[in-house]
Amino acid sequence: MRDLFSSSEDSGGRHEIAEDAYLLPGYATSQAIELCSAIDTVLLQSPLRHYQTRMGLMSVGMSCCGALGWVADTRGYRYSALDPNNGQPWPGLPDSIRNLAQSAASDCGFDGFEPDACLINEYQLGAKMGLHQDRDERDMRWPIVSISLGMTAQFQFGGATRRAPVHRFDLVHGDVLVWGGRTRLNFHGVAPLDGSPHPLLGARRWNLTLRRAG
Ligand code: MD3
Ligand code: FE
Repeated sequence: MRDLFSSSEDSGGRHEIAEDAYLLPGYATSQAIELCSAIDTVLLQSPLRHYQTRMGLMSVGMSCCGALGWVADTRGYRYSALDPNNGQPWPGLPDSIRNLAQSAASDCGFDGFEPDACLINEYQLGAKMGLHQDRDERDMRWPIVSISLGMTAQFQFGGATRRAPVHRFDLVHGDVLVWGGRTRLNFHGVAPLDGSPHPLLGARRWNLTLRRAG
């Protein structure tokens, strides 16, 4: 039994883990191979990179697809239509990724979600993401849909302020999360990746986050 804090499961296998935040366990599992090959194709055009920020070098490797991509440098964070590494538009958002995100959003009450940005995060052993908010998107009424593939990671889910208590739970291969409404601006992060390799992806984890950024 998975240890999920104060969550209730409904008939569709959907856990409301917080207000307007839903975990769909294994929602992407049957499409994992197709999603991974879509990621591989994107990365041929816009390879992973580790951004240098004011906080230091990010341990998570990142790329993007879609009309807008999230970029970071020592001046800050923003969305950009061009990949700063090659000055070209980001690769298109693959249909397999878009369709999965739209149906997950719709299953959680967010009809009409049209993502224009998909961040691709690659965690190797030890990679982590500190507590942060996602607040660079224009319209916070749209949710963020997140797809986890590969090794299990411990997700840290905080509150509206950095000081609020943090709940921890595992994100496993195939899990999809939909964050909207009241928890859209909550602090969250990922603990350093450890554990055993995944049969499909080896010693790493992918996380895709689909957003309406512009
Ligand atoms: C809660 N990624 O890319 S996904 C990120 O696993 C990010 O790579 C993590 O946080 C990862 O910004 C977590 C789950 C997630 C994504 C967006 C959220 C949780 C969220 C936005 C608001 C609240
Ligand atoms: Fe985030």
